[in-house]
Amino acid sequence: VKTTRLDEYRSPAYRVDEVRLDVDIHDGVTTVSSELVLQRHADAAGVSSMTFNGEGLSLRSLALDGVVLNEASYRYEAGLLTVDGLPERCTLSSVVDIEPEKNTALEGLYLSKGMYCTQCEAEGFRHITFFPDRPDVLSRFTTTVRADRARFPLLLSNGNPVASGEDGERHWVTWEDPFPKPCYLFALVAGDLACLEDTFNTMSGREVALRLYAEHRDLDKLDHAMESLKQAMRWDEQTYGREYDLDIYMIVAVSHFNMGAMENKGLNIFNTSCVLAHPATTTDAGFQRVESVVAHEYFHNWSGNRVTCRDWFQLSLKEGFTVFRDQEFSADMNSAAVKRVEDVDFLVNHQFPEDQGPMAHPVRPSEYQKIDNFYTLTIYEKGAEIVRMQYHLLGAEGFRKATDLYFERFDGQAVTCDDFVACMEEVSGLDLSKFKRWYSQAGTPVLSVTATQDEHGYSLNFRQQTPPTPGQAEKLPVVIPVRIALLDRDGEPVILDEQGRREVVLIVDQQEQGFVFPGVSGVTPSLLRGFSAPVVLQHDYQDGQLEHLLAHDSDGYCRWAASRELYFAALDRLVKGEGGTANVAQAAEQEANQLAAVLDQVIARAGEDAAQAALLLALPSEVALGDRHVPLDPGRVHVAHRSLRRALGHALQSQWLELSESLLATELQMDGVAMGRRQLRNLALEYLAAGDHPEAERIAVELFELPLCMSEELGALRTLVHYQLPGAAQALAQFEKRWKDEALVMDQWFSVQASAGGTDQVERVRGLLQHPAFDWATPNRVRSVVGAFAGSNPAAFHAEDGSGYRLFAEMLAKVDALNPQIAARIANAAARLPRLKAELQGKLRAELESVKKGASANLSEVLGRVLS
Ligand code: B3K
Ligand code: ZN
Repeated sequence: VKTTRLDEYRSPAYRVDEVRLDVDIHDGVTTVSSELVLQRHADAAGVSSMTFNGEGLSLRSLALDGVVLNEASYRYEAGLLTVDGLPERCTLSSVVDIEPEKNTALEGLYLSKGMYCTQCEAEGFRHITFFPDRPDVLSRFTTTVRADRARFPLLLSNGNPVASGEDGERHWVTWEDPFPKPCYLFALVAGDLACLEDTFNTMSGREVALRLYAEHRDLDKLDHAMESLKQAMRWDEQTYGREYDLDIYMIVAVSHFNMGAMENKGLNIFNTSCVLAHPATTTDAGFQRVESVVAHEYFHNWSGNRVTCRDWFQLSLKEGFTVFRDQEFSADMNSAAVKRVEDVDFLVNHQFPEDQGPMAHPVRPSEYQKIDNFYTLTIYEKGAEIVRMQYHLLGAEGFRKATDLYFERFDGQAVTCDDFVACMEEVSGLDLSKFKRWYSQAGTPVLSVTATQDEHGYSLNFRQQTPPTPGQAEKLPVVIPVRIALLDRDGEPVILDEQGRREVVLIVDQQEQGFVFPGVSGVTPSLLRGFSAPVVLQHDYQDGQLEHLLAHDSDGYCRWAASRELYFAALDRLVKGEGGTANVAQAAEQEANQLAAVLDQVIARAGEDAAQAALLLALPSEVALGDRHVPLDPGRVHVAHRSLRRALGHALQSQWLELSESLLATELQMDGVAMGRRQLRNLALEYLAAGDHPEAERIAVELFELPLCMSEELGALRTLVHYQLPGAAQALAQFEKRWKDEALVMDQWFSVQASAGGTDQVERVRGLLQHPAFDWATPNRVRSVVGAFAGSNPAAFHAEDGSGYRLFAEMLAKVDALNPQIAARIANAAARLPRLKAELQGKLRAELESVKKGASANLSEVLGRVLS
């Protein structure tokens, strides 16, 4: 497999100014005719040959300026078409046949439930026609789509429809996109779909038609996406001064999709899971996801489409920035404090482990084999944190000036992360050269803090260290903005400097650095407020300090972080403790009694913000606990985790019961407050069940029988199944009967079962694969079983006898044969291999090695890294 390297970047010899495509769809074969208007770059004088990517195309004819080329003037081999003897300006025409019906990898043109659709990012366009498939070639596209009129009444592509016609039983539509774009933003849809239509008036007074398309049966599930889209459009005008540029904005929902959604110019294509929403079928988390993904793809219109990436090493230029934008949008639409904690929770539980294992790579990687494998949490989420730090370094106003400059200067261009940072520097006068190490160094920096008190005052002493990662043994210090406050005995932040500030940002950019606060004493440090940098913070808190932070800190992140520290301290002791299961249970009871007082205070204040209380009261996940222990013994971790959950359920049982009852809603509301109350209630119910409360089953069954919405229904089902309450089997059967025709709901049904923890669950998961509704060719369904099993069911996955690994290997091979991108993604679950205790490591290694033998390039890159 070929490795692509950043330092080998060369600009292309020819531009492609115009692309005229004709896509003629017939059963079994689609014929794609293309005309590329080529123009040699001024600095490529003397060059007269050019290569075009093309994968699996069956070439029918090739012509240059209307003259058919004979086989001596071109070569098509190994995915590359090379044409020699090109003049400075010319038109290259080709006709190729492709077979979308056979495309199970879901990149390029493929068929999903009778609808033709495309996915071109990163390198899918080469499966459709010959093209320099790289993001720095920007072209104006005109696309004609032809198909059977009755079966495909709807023919879509990017831009505006400019002509259409009928031709017997067939018809055609021509679309023209006035904005030059890289081919990864090309899209096409042919299908029979329902449409929800609305309009948006832009800040300059233009009217934009908004059209959301889905299967006819799903027309009633598009309202939330439409509302979210309009809010996102308004928000981007107000927050970034960015206006939408075409006359039409379309979103099409498809059932088979490799990821969440795709920002194709004017024609977004969405996984149904990220666009359809209805209270009866979609959880509250699902509603929030739709809101954020719709916004994310919309925001790409500027951060990604108008200004795009020079090469795929710069992926985070558009992804990190756009994630930051969508996070801030959701924060503004909902509770900012809760949103921040949710985002940090996600980052530390998923990106940190990636950054600390064999898959670690910089936010701007320097090499890859398959770029699909680099659509990672590091590129997206850590990338967003790096943009967020720049936002805080410049302040809201400075940041806005810098993004204005960025959008204006680079409009219509393909640029780099350096170009982005240069705008930040230019506007602020800051020197960010050292800051840029965040882009090039992999690994999560560990920041250790010690506090000392003497006659000069209170001091905080920092020491930073970024651990080695694959290919990067030595690390330099990074620039870490540490936002802090010091809380007095009443929990009030004290004055820290002459300006009277009670919160300051300390810039830690040396390996060791100290800061003194004269005249300050008797305080509790509130560190890294708002999670001001993506680092692991280590601090030896004194007795009672964490409880003090949890009770008083005005910073939502710090309260939450304090709660994690308290839970982890207790859980770690249980994991390390000697003795068998009986002793763990006893020790867990003591730990729970210790925690009960402070948790009781959180519960007492739950009325202020139920969503925040739910975040503070939820135990860290079993996987997160496991990540703290090397060598990892997942069985031990499972017992410790389950024991503390049960003990907390028991120690606070009257509180959980009271919450379960008092938070019961009588009518459906979908606002943030109502969602927070449901989240807390579901958590209380789980604790009640965990603590074996005799009322748990009754409450769960009642909720399950008459739910107001899917969050209630699924919360009840999860409790019944995960705590093996007597009503579980019946509820599962009933749920299946109710929802067998709703694919997204059935995904939840599969996922609840695949994530039901327990070392004895491997056979049950295997059973799910035999269910008639299980389908290897549908990524959502695969993720709901294979993803849930490998990612959220550590006890079964790491079963002592290796049966979980065997099942995992079988699954990987099966998925890989159809869809290498999905297989490679799922394989990341094995990245904890080097941390496992020796017996398990050997078993997992053997299974992975055998899968690697026949693996696709995508899967083999991931397995290669894991096994190295
Ligand atoms: N840009 C797409 C991701 C494409 C993934 C290709 N393997 C979705 C997004 O980030 O908005
Ligand atoms: Zn994106």
